[in-house]
Amino acid sequence: MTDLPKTDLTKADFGENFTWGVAHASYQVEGSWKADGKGLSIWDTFTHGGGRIRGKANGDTACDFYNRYDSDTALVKEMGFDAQRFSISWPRVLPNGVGRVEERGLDFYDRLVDSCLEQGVEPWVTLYHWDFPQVLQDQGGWTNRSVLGWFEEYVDVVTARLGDRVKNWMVFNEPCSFVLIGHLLGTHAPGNRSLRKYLAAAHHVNLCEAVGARVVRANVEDANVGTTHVVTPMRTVGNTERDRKAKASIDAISNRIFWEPNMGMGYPVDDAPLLRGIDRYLKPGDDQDIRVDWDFVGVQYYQRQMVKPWPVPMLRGVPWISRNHREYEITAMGWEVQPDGLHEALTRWNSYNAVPKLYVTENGAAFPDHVVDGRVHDSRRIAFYEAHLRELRRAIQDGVPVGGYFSWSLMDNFEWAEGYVPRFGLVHVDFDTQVRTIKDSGYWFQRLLEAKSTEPA
Ligand code: IFM
Repeated sequence: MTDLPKTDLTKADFGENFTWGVAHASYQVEGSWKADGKGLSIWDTFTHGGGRIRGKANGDTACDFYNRYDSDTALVKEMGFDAQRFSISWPRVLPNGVGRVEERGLDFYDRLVDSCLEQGVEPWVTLYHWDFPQVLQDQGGWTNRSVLGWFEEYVDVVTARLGDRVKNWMVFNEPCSFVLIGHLLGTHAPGNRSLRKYLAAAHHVNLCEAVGARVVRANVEDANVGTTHVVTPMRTVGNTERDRKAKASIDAISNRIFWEPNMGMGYPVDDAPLLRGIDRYLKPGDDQDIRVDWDFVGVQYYQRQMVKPWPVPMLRGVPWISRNHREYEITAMGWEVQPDGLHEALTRWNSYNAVPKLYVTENGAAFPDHVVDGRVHDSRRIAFYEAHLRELRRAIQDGVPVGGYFSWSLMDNFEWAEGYVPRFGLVHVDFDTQVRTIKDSGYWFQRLLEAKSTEPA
C-alpha cells in the first residue's frame, strides 16, 4: 500500500527484544456464550437483563472468535505482530465457578495457545478480564472474601493446563474499571452502586492479585508474572489548594487504591476520605499477604481525566468534562487524544521503582472507519498510533524500561456498555457476516513491523 502515511519511527527505536502485540478479551470477542457447557458470566446476565447497553447489544456471538481463533491468529501474524494477548473466561472452564472443570472449555484455550505457537505468535494470557461466574456473583462476587479461595482454584486449573506453553501471565485486567464502574458507578456488570461493595471488592481484588501471582509462580516454570492497570493521569483547570485536593482524591480513588497496596504502601486514605471505610474489610496479616513482586506491570493508557473541586468533604472532587476546556481531538468514546499522557503514565509508574519492567498492554482508539471499495480507511487511528508510539519512544529514551506494546485491539469487538458502536480494531469486523478486513492502520503496523528494523516505514 503506497498511499499510507509515512513515519520516521523504526522498530529499532524500541530496542531489540521488544514485544509487538495485539490485545483482546474473552467476552468481547469469543461469542458462543452457551457452547460446550460454558456457565453464565455476569456479563451474560447484565446484557440480557439489568444492564443498559447501547443498541441492546450482547456478547452472545461477538466476533465468533471461539470458532475463528485460528484464522484470526493468522491475521495477527499477517500484520507483523509477534504476540497476542487474550483472556480466559472463568465460567467457560469452571461453569459453577469452582468444582467441576469443563474440559471442553479448557480444550478451547489449549487449541488457541497451540494455534498461536504454531503460527509464531507468543500467547500472553490475562486470567481475569471481567467475565465473572454468575453463580459466584450470586454469593456476593468480589465483595465476598471467599473469592480468595475461588480465585485460587480457578487460577490453579488454568495455569496447570496451559503453563507448560504459556510463560507470560497477567492476573487482572484493569481492576479500577471492573471494581469502580461495576460496583460504585453501576454502569458495568454486576451493576452495583454501593460504596461498601466498591471498597470490599477493591480490597479482595488487591488480595487476589497476590493469590493469582503466587499460584502462577507455583505452576509455571520461568513464569513472567504481571498485572495490568489503566493509568489515567488527572488534570485540573485551576491551581488552587482545592484543585490539588480534588485531583489527589480522584487519583486515589481510581488509581492508587489499586496500585499501592500490592507494593506494600497501604491505602491512600489520607488523600481520599471516601476510602476510610476500607478498614472494615482488612484482616490481620493482609498488609503482608497483599504484597506482590511483579516481574512487570502492564500500563494501559487511553486518556487523561479532568477533575474539578466538589463541595462534598468525602469526595473533594469529581471527574468532569468541560466543553470549554476541550483543546484536543475527541474519539468515538468521547475521550480526548493526548499522546503525551502515555509518557506521563509510564514515567509515573517507573517512579515507584517497584517493578523491573513495564509493558504497554493496551493503547488504541475508536474512530469511525470509512469503507471504500473493499479498503477500510482509518487515517485518524494511524495518526493516533503514530503519536502515541512517539511518546513511548521518548519514554524509552528517557530510560523507562518498557518491554513491549500491545494495540487495543486486534479487531472491532463488543465494547461493554457501548455495544458494537465504537470500533477499536486494526481489523474491521462486519458483524452481520463476520468478514474481517485489515484496516489501513493494520497495514501501517505491518509496514512498520516488517521493515528492516532500522528503516523508517
Ligand atoms: O475495551 C476495553 C477493554 O476491555 C479494557 N480496556 C479499555 C478498552 C477500551 O475501552
